Amino acid sequence: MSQRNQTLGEFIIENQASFKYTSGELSRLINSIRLAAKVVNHEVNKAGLVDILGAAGDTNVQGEDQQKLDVYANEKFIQTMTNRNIVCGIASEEEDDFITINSQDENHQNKYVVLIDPLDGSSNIDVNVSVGTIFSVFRRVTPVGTPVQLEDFLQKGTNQVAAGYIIYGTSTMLVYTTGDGVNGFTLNPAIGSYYLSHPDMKFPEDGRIYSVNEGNYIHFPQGIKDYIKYCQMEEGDRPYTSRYIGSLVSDFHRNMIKGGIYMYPKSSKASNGKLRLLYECNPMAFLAEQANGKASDGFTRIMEIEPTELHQRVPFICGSKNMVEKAEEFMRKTN
Ligand code: AHM
Ligand code: MG
Repeated sequence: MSQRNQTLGEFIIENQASFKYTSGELSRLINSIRLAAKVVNHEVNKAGLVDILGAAGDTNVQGEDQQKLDVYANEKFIQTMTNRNIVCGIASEEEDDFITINSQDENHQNKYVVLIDPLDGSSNIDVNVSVGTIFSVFRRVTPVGTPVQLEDFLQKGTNQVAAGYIIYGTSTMLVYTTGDGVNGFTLNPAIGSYYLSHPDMKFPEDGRIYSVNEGNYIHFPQGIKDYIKYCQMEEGDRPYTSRYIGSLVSDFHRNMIKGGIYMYPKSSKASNGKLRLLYECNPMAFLAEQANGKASDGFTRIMEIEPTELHQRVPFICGSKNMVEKAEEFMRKTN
């Protein structure tokens, strides 16, 4: 089939045979994420209209206020995947512990676990700025048919079988990889279908955008400070331009299309930065690498980091290959 007007549904069916362990299970899983994303999208778009804003009164496991839409998105994704009985476990940034699915049913043969940040960048909701959902999929390592264990979730990023994000922006897009490149689908809200709008997405090797919260500058390691100064210097095609939305999905998405680097380094305030390895950095790193980009903590490839806990944080530098390598060079010089 030509790629013109191809829907996500058609794309999934057409590409199912190219999945490494094809059984249709992964296709069903992507389908359920697509469905939940539509429901969440509907709610996100209504956010300005209804009284759904503000903190829900809970704090999540990182001690941050949860906003109502975080809670809603978390419930929707978990419900959709649980009801459809297509995964054996879910870990969510909004839950203290992982969720075991179907552990009572000895016949369940589901082999995938999903790690999800249901609504990332949630501080942007009440100001009408783009937010996103990030997901990561692994094959379980413990035997099929038994309850999932922590080790099924604490896997290195290199083991991911799929990862992606939904961006609730000026248009809503689902961008994902199953290890064979990155494809982006745009939701036509009138019809409720996603269309392949960005086939085979690639980071330009070089870029001119740097995205970092410069408000934290004085707390950054010397290598990052030096790299930021390098970006600001008048030389060659520099100075670069700075763009920071404070919504990882949106910053990543723009940088992938235009060429750029995103950084959330460690700082004297937060020794491992802010972003979570399993819910944010690993899936974004998989997407970045599949799109010719790079992701590291400044020294080590993100997907090689051995996770030790569900809510682990890591410094994150991600984007156009040459830019990430340059930032790493500065890190090595001073650390
Ligand atoms: P969240 O999961 O609580 O929404 O936090 C993650 C977000 C990222 O989307 C964004 O890049 C970063 O936090 C912004 O943090 P800061 O406001 O410290 O710059
Ligand atoms: Mg998040």
